[in-house]
Amino acid sequence: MVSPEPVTAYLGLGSNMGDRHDNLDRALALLSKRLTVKRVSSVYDTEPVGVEEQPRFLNLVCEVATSLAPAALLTLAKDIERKLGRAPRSHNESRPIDIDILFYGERVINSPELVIPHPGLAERAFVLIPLAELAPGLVHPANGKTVTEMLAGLKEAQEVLKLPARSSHV
Ligand code: PH2
Ligand code: MG
Ligand code: MG
Repeated sequence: MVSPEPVTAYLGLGSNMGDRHDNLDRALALLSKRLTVKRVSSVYDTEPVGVEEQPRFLNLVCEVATSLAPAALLTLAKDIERKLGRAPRSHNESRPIDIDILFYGERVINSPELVIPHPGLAERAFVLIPLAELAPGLVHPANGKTVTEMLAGLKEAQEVLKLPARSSHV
């Protein structure tokens, strides 16, 4: 079988439990075993959004090239979350790592298991700010807006603090 052309996807990583930097590094290293991590944004220390009484997050976004289909990419993300100690069904709880598929090429998917682009993306500074570092002109295939436009349209102030660059991510 001929393997499909790799697709460019963007993943959002977040950690608010344990050694947050190490969790991000380990997740990137595990992702790199199964796909090509092309670029990684700065790391941001962010105020929790939509969840009460939780510690602050570290967030980053990475650009990957992958031949994995969306469902297989989701399975990979869930496997890595589990490997790094995330309890199953811990949807709104603190977690060592959360790996969200933000974009998968220009695909729009609305299945019970997977919604792409990631819902809520357009309201989340902790996603849009790191994403704007990598792909400011990327167009959301459903709402037609660029990342820069979505960022300009944010209504709520959210604290998203860029951390100084560290020696290595991947
Ligand atoms: N993830 C959430 C809910 N709230 N807030 C921040 N700052 N960063 C996150 O990654 C995050 C969040 C659900 O996955
Ligand atoms: Mg999430
Ligand atoms: Mg998630």
